[in-house]
Order: sequence, then C-alpha cells, then structure tokens
Amino acid sequence: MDSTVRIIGVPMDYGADRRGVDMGPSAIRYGGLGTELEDAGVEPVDGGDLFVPRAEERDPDAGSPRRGNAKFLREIEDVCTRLSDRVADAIGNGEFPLVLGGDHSVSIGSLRGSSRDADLGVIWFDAHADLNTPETSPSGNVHGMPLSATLGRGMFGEMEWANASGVREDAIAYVGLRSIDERERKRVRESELTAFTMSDIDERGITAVVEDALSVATDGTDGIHVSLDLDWLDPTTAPGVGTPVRGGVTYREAHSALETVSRRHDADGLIRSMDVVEVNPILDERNETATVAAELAASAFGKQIL
Ligand code: B3U
Ligand code: MN
Ligand code: MN
Repeated sequence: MDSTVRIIGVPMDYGADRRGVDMGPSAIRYGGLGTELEDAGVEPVDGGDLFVPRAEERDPDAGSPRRGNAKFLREIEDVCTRLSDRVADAIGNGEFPLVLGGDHSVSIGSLRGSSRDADLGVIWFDAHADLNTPETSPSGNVHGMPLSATLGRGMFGEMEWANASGVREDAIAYVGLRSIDERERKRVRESELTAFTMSDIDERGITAVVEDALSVATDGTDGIHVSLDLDWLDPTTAPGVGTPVRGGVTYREAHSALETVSRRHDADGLIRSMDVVEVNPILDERNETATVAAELAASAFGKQIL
C-alpha cells in the first residue's frame, strides 16, 4: 500500500474508570508502531499528541447532562471536537488518520471527523457494545457510550458535537462481542446494528465473520472506519486493558481479522481511518498489549509475513 498514515495521539482517560489509558499513545509508539507501519509499506507521519488537561485538575460532574450520568463530558467534548478536525484534515490531505487512544470515547471524535464529507461504515472490534447513553450507563463512563453518541441516542441527541450524520446504524458491524449490559442487549436487538459475537467466531471462524462485517460496513458507504479496542483480545494476550473480559480472540485470530480487512483495502481502497484504544500501560505486562496494538495496526495497513 503506497500511502501516508498520520498518527494522532490522544492521551485521554476521562472516559474510563481506571487511570492509565492516557499513557496508551506513548506505549504503542514505544511498542514499535513506526517500524511496524514501515514494514507494512506505508509511510508513518507522527503528528504528536493532542493536548489533554490532567483529569485531576477537572471536575468530572461539571458538564453533567440533564439526565443520567456521563463523567467528564465537557472535557471529552473539547478533546473530541479538536480530534475530529485533525482527522478530517488528514483525510483532506489524502492521508489515513490512525488515532491512538486513550479510552474508547476518542472514537466519538474519530467518527465525526472521518464522516464529515462521507458516508462511513464502521467495524467495531470490541468485547463490549459501547452503546450505553448517559441514561442507561451503569458506570457513567463515556467509553461505554461512543456508538450512542455517534448515533445521537438518548441525551446525545442534544449534543451535536458528538453526532456523526454520515454514520448509519445499519452500516455498523460489531465483531467479537461478549460483555453486554442488559439495556444494551435490548438496544442491539432492536436496532439495525449487525452484531457478530464470540459465538459466531467460534462457529464460523474469524475470516468468514470479518468478511460478513466488511460487507455490512461497505454497503452503500464511501469507506470504513476500523475501531480496535484492545479488550477485544483475550486477556492472556492483551492483559493491559481497563476492563478485561475472558474468552476473547487469540493473537492469531486478531491478526487474521485485520489481514482480512487489509486485503479488502488493497482491492477496494476502503479504509478511511482507524483507532486503537484502551491500552493501559499501568496494567500491562512488559508493554505486551501496546506491542500487539502496534502489530495489529500494521496488519490492517498491509503487513504480511512473506
Ligand atoms: N458496559 C459497561 C462496561 C464497559 C464498556 N466499555 C468498557 N467497559 N471498556 C459500561 O460501563 O458502560
Ligand atoms: Mn470499547
Ligand atoms: Mn471494550
């Protein structure tokens, strides 16, 4: 693949319960992201990190929505608004933005930016559905809400900064779900979202599932956003995440999945943007999770064994 990948670090952990994902961008770079991407045949350009004020200096409840609970919402709005501009600028310059989180609420900015001038399909590699709203969230943590924010569900309907009108519900496909809150389950079932769970992967194999997810995300869209939450992987492979859930994909399945995405990209040029989120270096073992994150990004951009 002959192209430029613009790395945008977002050292923010406002959306997560456990501190540490703010160090994700450094850890992923230290885990070899630059060389991995070069091995994939793309040119990495590191745009540095967005400025994110320290959580300790902020009041988590200052920007509370009228109903429900969503901690640090004002701060998340500020960061995601700046991020969406950076993502849209990169695409405007013919580059592929690769956003390094940070917790999963960064995707609110990635998706808004990437869909500014396009209809965007989404592949959501995650253990969780991330479909809570401030009204339904059991935790008040916005990293459990980015897809509802994007779709303008619940209180997010009043927050234009969070919505992405270029992302249709029926162009979003989950891959690898295994931890869903009761009210999220109802929403997923009643929605037009496509959900491939771990059971689907067990039964049909990762390649068939990812190919189906790609069909969903490319149907009637101009390109896709790949959102990779490291807790998608089994905790034995990716221990450095805030909310590990056992029974995730293996190292091999993960690479195979992103290689499948890359093959379609080579054929159709379909990836517009990607984010890699929820790496928590404090909880990691010898930077393993960050290193896997760097390797998986390279697989998505075309790195091959031979
Ligand atoms: N669904 C739960 C837990 C959670 C979501 N995303 C992560 N954890 N990483 C919640 O708090 O919304
Ligand atoms: Mn997530
Ligand atoms: Mn998750």
